[in-house]
Amino acid sequence: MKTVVLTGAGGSVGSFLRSTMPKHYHLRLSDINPITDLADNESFVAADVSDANAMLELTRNAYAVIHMGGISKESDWASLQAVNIAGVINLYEAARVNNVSRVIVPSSNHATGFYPRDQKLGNDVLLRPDSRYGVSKGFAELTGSLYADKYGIKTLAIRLGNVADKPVDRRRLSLWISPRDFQQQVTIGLEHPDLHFSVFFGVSANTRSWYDDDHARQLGYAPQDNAEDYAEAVIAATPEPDPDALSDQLQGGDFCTVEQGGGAVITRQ
Ligand code: 15L
Repeated sequence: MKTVVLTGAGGSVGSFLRSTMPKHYHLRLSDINPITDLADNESFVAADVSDANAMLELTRNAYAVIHMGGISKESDWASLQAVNIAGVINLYEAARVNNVSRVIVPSSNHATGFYPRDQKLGNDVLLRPDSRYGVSKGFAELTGSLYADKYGIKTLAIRLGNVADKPVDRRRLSLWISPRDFQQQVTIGLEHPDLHFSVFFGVSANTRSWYDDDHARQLGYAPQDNAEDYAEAVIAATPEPDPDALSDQLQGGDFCTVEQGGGAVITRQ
């Protein structure tokens, strides 16, 4: 049985993955808080991604790592440096030392969040992070690229939209990904024989998508869900976009304009 380490297993995305991962993997779950409701194919190790030795222990004899641990919203530089930046370094160093074959590293739509909503992005666009958080996600992609090229650790970086049972607002109609479509991407990361280093946009087959998913489809991604199925209900339940608001013009939404704790960091020209 292949052992797959899942960091951040107690978080929202980690929890979805626990429910969709095929049972033929042993899942070594990890988080800073204990997880006790373990399935037969799961074990748990308490570990902090900012602790290099803990990552080394956590990844011993593992086939792959799905690295969902970290800060998942805008924060201050010091916190992002300690958790997201150092966490990715610790994880990849541990993977290198322990000969882990594959890493799935979460990037985010916020690594490209400063692109306008009327532009469709391929996975080869320059990064345009919309936040310090987005920068930390770009760092994760670059680190994955380095460790794939230099040390042969096969890496899939997924620029996640929003993993949820259904899209929760108008913006998410463009970047929602269902848990089962996300699982498909993860399975490609874990098993595709031709994977070296790839970047996928983590979205379902959304009619309003801002992303071109050709590359993911070439590697076998065949999304089953489309946020449009929920569009009528979402539009009825959420406010009209403001054509003058940058947060409604740019893909990253509020991440582009709101400082931590509130307040605009950029103003309209
Ligand atoms: C992200 O990167 C966050 O991790 C997630 O919590 C959502 O905020 C998502 O982006 C989003 O943009 O909806």
